[in-house]
Amino acid sequence: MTSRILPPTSPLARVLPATLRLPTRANRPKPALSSWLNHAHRYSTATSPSSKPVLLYTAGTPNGRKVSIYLEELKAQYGLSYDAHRIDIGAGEQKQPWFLALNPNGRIPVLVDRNRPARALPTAGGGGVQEHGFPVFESAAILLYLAEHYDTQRKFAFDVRQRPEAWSEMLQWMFFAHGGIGPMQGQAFHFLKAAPEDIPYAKKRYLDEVKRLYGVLDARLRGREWLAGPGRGEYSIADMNAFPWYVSSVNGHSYVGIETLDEWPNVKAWIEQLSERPAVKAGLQVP
Ligand SMILES: N[C@@H](CCC(=O)N[C@@H](CS)C(=O)NCC(=O)O)C(=O)O
Repeated sequence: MTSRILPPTSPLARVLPATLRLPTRANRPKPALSSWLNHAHRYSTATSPSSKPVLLYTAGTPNGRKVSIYLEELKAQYGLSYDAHRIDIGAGEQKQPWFLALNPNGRIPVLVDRNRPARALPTAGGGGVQEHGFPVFESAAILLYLAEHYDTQRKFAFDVRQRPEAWSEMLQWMFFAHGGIGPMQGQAFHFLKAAPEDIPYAKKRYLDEVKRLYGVLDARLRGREWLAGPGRGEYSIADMNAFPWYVSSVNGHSYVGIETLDEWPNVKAWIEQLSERPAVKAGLQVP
């Protein structure tokens, strides 16, 4: 709770609306410490709907699930608690002005770190300023943010200084999934299932590319358990970032008409192993 109280001298305090700002040294008569704490306490409770440090705006899709899986891993490992708020992407909630203020790209997921009171934020439905914190968008950027700030023992990510090669591999496989499998599978889904006109060339182009990318992942996993790290690899956010795209239950492969993963046995074994983790099971249920 105290982490959300801005000292009057904090540079961050300047970005809050004047009505929410604590007095500065220049404009206040020296109050007793107890008076300042009372003021701060009123401020923090008035603007904090939840005491959980993290808020996730999400939906039941691969990009949302990769973040909820990591949050569940962090909950199991460190006791990190978080709120999950479901965004109705079918109804276009992610294009409303209050959401665009958090993510100008108008897509889930968005994470709000309430431990970093950088600025006052609009809340769901635009109902006045209640949240504040630091918003992060783009699913892979969210995973890296959580690794930096909440995975303090680096249980699920490699440290750039301690293990630079493993860290680079982790980024390579995260970028591979973020720039390749995610957008390509998204386009395949669009042309196969959602496009208003039938364009066979587009359907074939994107489905072929998805299958090629599945093959790349399969080759990487030959003789390995996990995507990044030495030897057979170590479980990390590189795996969490890619995994939901391959899971049928979260609009993964079956959404683009790939009924089985038999063609990619190493991917299949990797999926089965991941699916057994309690945190992965829990993360797949959010929201
Ligand atoms: N590159 C973005 C993609 C986010 C994205 O495409 N989210 C989808 C759900 S998986 C979404 O919000 N779709 C609704 C829309 O496009 O309006 C990320 O990784 O966060």
